[in-house]
Amino acid sequence: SSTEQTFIAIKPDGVQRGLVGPIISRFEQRGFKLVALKLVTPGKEHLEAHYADLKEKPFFPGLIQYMSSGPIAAMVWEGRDAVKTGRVILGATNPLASAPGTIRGDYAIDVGRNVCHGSDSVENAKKEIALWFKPEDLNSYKSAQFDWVYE
Ligand code: YYY
Ligand code: MG
Repeated sequence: SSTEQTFIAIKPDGVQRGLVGPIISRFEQRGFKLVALKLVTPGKEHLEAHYADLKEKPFFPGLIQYMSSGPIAAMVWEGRDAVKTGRVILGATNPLASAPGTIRGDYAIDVGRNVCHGSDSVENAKKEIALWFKPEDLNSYKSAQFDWVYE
């Protein structure tokens, strides 16, 4: 449906490198609707919960260190197939394997500095949105583009 939501975050490197605007633009220009947006510096517990599935990985401590090193632009984007399409817009986890035209393929080199996060399933998107946002932070409105983006 056109109301599927995904959690997209611009990681501390993306914020520091001035990529908030360009990344938001890619989702806006594609036709997705911005539903929630905030700049936050979460504590380590929050990030450990966000990446709970990865806690046994060797890169986990470094990942939490990096993610807690500065502000993150946390967002919810809505639209048809927003979760899967959001991942396509981001590119592969390892930026060197990401196609040009994707965010990671255009802006990143190392996997541990890959600029952005996107939910990998509808179920995880729901969990992540609930972790990062209060229900009242999610805005309900009709985008002016809607009738020109969807047939
Ligand atoms: O969902 P995605 O971000 O594309 O990848 P995940 O497998 O969920 O890993 C989360 C995060 O961990 C990834 O964006 C970078 C980091 N990471 C890493 O530093 N080294 C790896 N070998 C794999 C992932
Ligand atoms: Mg992931």
